[in-house]
Amino acid sequence: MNLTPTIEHEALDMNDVSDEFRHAVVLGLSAPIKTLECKYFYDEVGSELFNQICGTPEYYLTRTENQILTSCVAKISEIVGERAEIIELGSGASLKTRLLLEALNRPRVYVPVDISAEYLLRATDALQHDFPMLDISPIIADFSKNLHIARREGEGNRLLFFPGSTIGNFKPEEAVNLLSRTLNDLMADYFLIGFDLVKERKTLESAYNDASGITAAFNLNLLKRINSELNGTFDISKFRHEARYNQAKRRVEMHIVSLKAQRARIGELELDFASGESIHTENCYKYSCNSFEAMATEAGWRMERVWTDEKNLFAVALLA
Ligand code: AVJ
Repeated sequence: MNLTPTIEHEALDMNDVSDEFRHAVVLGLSAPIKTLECKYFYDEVGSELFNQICGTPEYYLTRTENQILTSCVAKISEIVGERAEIIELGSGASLKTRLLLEALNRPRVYVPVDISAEYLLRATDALQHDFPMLDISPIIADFSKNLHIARREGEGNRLLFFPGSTIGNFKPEEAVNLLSRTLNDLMADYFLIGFDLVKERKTLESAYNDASGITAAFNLNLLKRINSELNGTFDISKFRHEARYNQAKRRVEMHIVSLKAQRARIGELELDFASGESIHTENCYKYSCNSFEAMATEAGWRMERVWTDEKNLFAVALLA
């Protein structure tokens, strides 16, 4: 593993991170409609809880995507060719990455990008152990910000990997922006991306309300994080998790709902919550293959291939 200087990105200074977190929280909770950005779910506890969510029976996304990838990685390897450079956005535990790295023909370098420093470096160590010959260069950065990664000397295509339907967290217009930036700034040749498909409300809502309450803990962990990192006084037991499908906008919305009229403080800032008032914490947009292709095309990509599972729950697209 080496942190080479040829990579330009807004290196994250951990002090900036907490200042940025404080600023975003104060801004979001002082707004008429209270919101918190979903990227702040992923402190070490949150990253671990998300890992557990992926194992719940209701959350079909991860295992369905793994199943699809298992069936199509050979074809992807054929199209992308040998000695590829792989950049993964929001890599987390990189379980899917192993599937891809094993199938690719002598991949040259792997660059995982993630905002959760500890989690990223631990995942990178584990990966380096399994792929000792692979050059791995982790980047601790917020991929929703400008990211320029200079191309390494040597042949081979640049493949961007963005699994897990994380693209779903971006509003469609933001998603188009991200897709076009990856084309222009990151000069990628191929973009392998996983997205969740539109389906009936029951399946969607249970995927975000698992019976064992892990998603609820994942959502409410945001308030715990505010209490521990920003000196907040939120009484977590007076809030509840809610995830509902907004059919009109084709998105699952996650909310933290106040169970009664109450006041919380973050340092000097006093925040009043009415009974039933919510904090909007995440959007998870769902697409059809056609609506996703339209978005990718608008961003300048061509849909080379798309694979879905037999139940049409999830899709993996290779953009060129
Ligand atoms: C990691 C963003 C893809 O939207 O399904 C899981 C996060 N939120 N359960 C998703 C999540 C609630 C997940 N992504």
